Amino acid sequence: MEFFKEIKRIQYEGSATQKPLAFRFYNPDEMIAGKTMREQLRFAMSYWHTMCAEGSDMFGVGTIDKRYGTSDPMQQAKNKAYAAFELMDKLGIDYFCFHDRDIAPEGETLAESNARLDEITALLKELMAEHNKKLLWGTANCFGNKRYMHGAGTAPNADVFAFAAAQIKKAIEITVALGGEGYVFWGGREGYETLLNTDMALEQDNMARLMHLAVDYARSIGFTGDFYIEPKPKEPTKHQYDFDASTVLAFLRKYGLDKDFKLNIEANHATLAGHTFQHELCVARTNGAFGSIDANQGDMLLGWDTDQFPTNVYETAMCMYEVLRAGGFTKGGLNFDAKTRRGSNTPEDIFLSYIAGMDAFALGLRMADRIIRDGRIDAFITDRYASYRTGIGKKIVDGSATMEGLEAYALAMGDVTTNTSGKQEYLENVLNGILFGMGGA
Ligand code: XLS
Ligand code: CA
Ligand code: CA
Repeated sequence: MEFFKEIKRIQYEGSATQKPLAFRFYNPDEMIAGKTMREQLRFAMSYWHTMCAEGSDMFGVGTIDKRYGTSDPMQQAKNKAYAAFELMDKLGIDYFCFHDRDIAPEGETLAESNARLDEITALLKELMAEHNKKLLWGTANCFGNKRYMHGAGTAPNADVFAFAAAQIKKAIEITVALGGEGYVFWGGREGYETLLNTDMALEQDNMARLMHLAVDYARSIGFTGDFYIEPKPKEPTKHQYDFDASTVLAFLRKYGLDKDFKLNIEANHATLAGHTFQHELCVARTNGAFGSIDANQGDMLLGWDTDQFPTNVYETAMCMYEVLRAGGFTKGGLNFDAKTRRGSNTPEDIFLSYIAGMDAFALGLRMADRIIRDGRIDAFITDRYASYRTGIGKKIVDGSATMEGLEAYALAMGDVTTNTSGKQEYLENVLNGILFGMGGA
């Protein structure tokens, strides 16, 4: 059965095309910065938004029909899988990501839910082989069901912890069965609403206990992929424990989890935390924890997680600049954790949105490569810190400086006499020149 009959395979047609259903900038086999665009970008489809979300919000019902021709839950899960692979084929997307409950509906009991997962996992395995698709990462939805109203790994009730552990165990097993390259922990409801009822220390210790158990189990069944934590500061809880990249790094180091975990950075979560997307990626990269990306964007005028398809090329350019600086993706990729607006409610809108997002990241990659080849920005940064390569600066960096020595140096100097301009406006214009200059670098 074909679900998106009116859509043909999307082709690269170049920036001059006016055809809506075509790529303008994403040319999969073109080499950029030493790899094909397809290898650099490693695009993934998010099962939850793309196959499941129907456009409902807290003010209104769904606007998008995602029934896939049936009301029978298991048949619907199967049709959803067929539709997912048709969609990935037509967009030329190689990877996908899912939560356990996206691919198979939860049953009355854990045993029934697991049996349903086994049935759909077998189907996904066949479809992956047939369509040559891969699983970027899997995860468990430990936030949607009402049992998780006070959290999962951080719940005050040990029975809830146990249930979450069982659910995560199964999600890891199906991720391994499908050859998943990563496994994500997003905090879901791991946070709190008020400290009047919260033992913060025990909650965080327990979360770390759950992660250690999960890592040990996954390694014992042959999982060689990366674990990721996905930082998010607020929503659904008022304060999420995985607030931002720095907070997560401190948590991972405190509990000895930093060898197994990297970060999955989402653009919209970065801005909710009061950071730029690039800031969060830079924190991950400079701490050796860069892993994967949830590609989307938020709306700066709204205080919530809108998960929009990314179209802001400044953002995608600086994102891909960080990715190239990190040496590119290894096991991670660009997962479109993004949904069409509630008013963009046709199947065609899903394709137009993915095309917009893929083109924006293709442009971002092209621009990041230009920024690096142009070299002015990198050279400026290198030059700005030149004083640390000789004299007193070299001693500070190599560890031979002492407080007494620094004092003697400062006393002899009397006061600081040179402080060079940071030239922010000049650099911003250099960036515009690289991004929009005719001919390019
Ligand atoms: C929600 C998160 C979630 C994770 C995976 O805000 O973005 O979708 O990516 O659980
Ligand atoms: Ca996400
Ligand atoms: Ca989000």
